[in-house]
Amino acid sequence: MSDCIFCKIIKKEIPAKIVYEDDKVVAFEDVNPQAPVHILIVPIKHIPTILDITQDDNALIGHIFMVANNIAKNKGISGSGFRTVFNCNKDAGQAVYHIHLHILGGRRMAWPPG
Ligand code: DGP
Repeated sequence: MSDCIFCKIIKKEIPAKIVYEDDKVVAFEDVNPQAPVHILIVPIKHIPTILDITQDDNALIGHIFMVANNIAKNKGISGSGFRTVFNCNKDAGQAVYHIHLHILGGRRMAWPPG
């Protein structure tokens, strides 16, 4: 989508600190990190919210979690622990309407989340 900031990052029209990419996803550092490690995994396919995921996306969503698994190991946060989050719509604070999995780690997390 032409006015989507994450589509622009995927197309390299605006810069981001990319840590991983393949033919299905791009992962980059969050511009406003909430933890020492804060990475977003974004599918190349523009899907506005997780409510827009369909059966056709099953493999893609599984792939996103495999990439999260590998990034957590590569960033050294797999043993200490980390959090994965998909925010959906207003009450969850979704700000960018192109789904993205947050990977947060490198500090102790509170529960319940704020
Ligand atoms: P969410 O609230 O789940 O929609 O999170 C959106 C995240 O995206 C937020 O943590 C900040 C991040 N973000 C927004 N714009 C940019 C950008 O232009 N570059 C990068 N790297 N991150 C961005």
